[in-house]
Amino acid sequence: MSDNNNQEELSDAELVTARDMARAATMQPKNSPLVTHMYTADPSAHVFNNKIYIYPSHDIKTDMPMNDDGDHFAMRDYHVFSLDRPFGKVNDHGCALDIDDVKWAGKQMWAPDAAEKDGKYYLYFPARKHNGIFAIGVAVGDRPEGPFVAEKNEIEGSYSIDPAVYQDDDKEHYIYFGGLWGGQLQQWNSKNEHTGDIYPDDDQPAIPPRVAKLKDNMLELAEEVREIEILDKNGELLKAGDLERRYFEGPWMHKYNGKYYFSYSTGETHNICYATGDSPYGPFTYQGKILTPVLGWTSHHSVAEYKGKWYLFYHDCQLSGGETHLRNIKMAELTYNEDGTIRTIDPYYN
Ligand code: FUB
Repeated sequence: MSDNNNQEELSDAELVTARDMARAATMQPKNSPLVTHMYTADPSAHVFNNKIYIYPSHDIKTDMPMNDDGDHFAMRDYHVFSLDRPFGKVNDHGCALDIDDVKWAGKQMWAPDAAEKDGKYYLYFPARKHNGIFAIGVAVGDRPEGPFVAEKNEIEGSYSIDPAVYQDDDKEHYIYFGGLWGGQLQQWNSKNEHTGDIYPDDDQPAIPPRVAKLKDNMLELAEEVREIEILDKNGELLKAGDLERRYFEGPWMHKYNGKYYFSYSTGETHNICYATGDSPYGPFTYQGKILTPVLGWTSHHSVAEYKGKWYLFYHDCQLSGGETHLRNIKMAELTYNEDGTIRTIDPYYN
């Protein structure tokens, strides 16, 4: 078989990893990994009790093959980290939840998020059920750092990956979620029925991310899952073939000056983009990039305000030298222009 044929057989993730392992030696990152004693990814940051808490995935080495379904992301537990101030010392609070303590979960504990209500803390996390289908679960704790006790079953009506929970000014909570390819979002239709893989043609509207309000108990969806519309400046839905801008995974919601900012990863084009709107449900109008591509296939972020300044939390593969499934979390200051647009962050000097 020729070299060319070999190239064609490599997955997207393998190709990016091969490229990044060569690039890693020469890249000059602007920010350092926040955690260096273990691999961490998908940082969801919140300020609780005047401290910054980060809820990341815990990446591990694995024998699973690298493929476009993400089987090499074989994570099994969560650690929570806290900082007393931005860029300060990072405390590892130890294992907050292990897959062995989650009855419904079979494997792959991917990107989590957390929320607080009435002094209780809720960890939201995706995992593949024993039948291989991703769902989202919730675990409850008395402290921001856990430990958390998982509910017996996944959240009814949930599916796919990457939960992000947003508390609005009126104290209502909304859960955003969804990820393509291995995250299985393409397997669910607009009626929330499991259909198996259906990808729209490039000139058709892109597969939308999802949102639902949470019940007061924080453990259940309060309504049917809704689709989120992301529009271009002409009011048209972004198309499936618009790979530089369309939604892939990793949703996040924050509010700035009364506007809702919905941000996300574009997957195979590796951008973190954002779109703004006037309701937590959208529609949102595409605005631009928050973060340009990092070392590694995945890009995943969160945004948090601390004492009047805004910060972006993200990951790259600096510590592992470019291994796409062995990532490390980072933070950077995020700034707005006067018109409310976000200044794009380039995480490298070169
Ligand atoms: O960490 C596993 C998956 O990689 C996450 O769920 C995605 O957002 C991507 O970062």
